[in-house]
Amino acid sequence: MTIYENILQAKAKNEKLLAILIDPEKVTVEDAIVLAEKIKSSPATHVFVGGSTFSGSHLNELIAILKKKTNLPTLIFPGHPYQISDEADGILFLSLLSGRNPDYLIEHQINSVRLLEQTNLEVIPTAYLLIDGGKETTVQNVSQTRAIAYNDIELAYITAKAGVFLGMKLIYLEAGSGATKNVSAEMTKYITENCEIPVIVGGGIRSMKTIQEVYNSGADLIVIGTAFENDSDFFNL
Ligand code: 1GP
Repeated sequence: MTIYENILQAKAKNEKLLAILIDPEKVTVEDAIVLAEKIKSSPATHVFVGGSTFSGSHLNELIAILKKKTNLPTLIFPGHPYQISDEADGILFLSLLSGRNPDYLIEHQINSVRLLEQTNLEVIPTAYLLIDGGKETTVQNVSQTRAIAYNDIELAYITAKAGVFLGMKLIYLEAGSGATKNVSAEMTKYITENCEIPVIVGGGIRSMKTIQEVYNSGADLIVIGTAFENDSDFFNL
């Protein structure tokens, strides 16, 4: 079964999924060995690897260690085509639909095709929506795009639904790493109830209570980056 089929199956059974995001900019290969053990004993179902700015050389080794030691599906969450690695299982093939920068809508995607063709990665087309999370985030800076306003459920919804109509397989509602507020329950609820495909929610989620609230609002998969980065025992408390 593919990673995407597994996500669909979990959604059908209302089983909630959790990804831990590892930013290769901040994690060395040595760190990854220790973190992988922590991830293994956490409720994580997936590992995401990526960051907005990373272009270093230890990516392959980092992913290989995380994948082998956690035994979890490991997906690239790319900020740039240079972040493609055949060591992963798949890639979230993102298009930043909330923005109007052609580079992040289609240019980087075109430039990654030949690289992807040389891998066995499962490519999962993902509608990526940046929602204002209370502070300017790296994604906004790097992509030079504006986020959808925190309360603009209508714009977020029609943007996500356009992704569905375009045939995308996942929706990712992103408040941005380190956001001061996560995507609202109201927005998540409206989008999950009106879009048929699985919805990922990430950015600014820092407590088990918030994780539960975000699941309750309908998210199928939650991404935790900063909270785990700051405390690798986050899930064991
Ligand atoms: C960022 O959604 C992820 O792309 C994770 O955000 O670092 O705030 O958990 P945090």
